[in-house]
Amino acid sequence: MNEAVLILIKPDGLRKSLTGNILTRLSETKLEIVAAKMVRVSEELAHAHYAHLENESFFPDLVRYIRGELHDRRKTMALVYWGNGAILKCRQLAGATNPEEAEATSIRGSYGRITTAGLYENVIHVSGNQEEAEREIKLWFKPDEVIVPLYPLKEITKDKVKTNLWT
Ligand code: IDP
Ligand code: MG
Repeated sequence: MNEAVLILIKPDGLRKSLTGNILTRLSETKLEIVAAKMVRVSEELAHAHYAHLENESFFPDLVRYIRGELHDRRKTMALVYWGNGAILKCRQLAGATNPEEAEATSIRGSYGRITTAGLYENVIHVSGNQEEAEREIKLWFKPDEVIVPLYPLKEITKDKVKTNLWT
């Protein structure tokens, strides 16, 4: 079944010049890229994206990480891949959350590390399931930035310009 998945190339991936490499690995999946952009991640976006980890001791570091404060790169690359079994295919390529446990040839196994503070710097984010993907894609992208109609929209007109919003 066709589904969408949010992929983030985290600031360590950008800093280590892994963008091309990661996109090449992801192209093995034969999925279609339906959205892509560079994002300067706000405090609010970081908190919303990682809301499920709010009570973890590493949460403040995680927010600084995704905002690029640990890598002197205030940017993250966000993409939406779309196609059959997209989530599982991308999660498998990414590997386990803990880079030490990730399969050696996976993206996280190859390039991830655990910092001395204990944070998993694992290069890439991949949505875990369809509900998470929908929540995250709506957080990171506006409807008009995604080239296929993934979720229901509502159209608004402001100053005679029509714009779509997620419902
Ligand atoms: P996922 O990225 O594999 O979906 P999540 O549990 O959603 O894993 O965690 C989000 C991110 O938070 C991870 O990718 C990693 O950077 C960080 N993280 C998760 N669990 C830990 C932990 O136990 N110690 C340190 N960092 C963690
Ligand atoms: Mg997750």
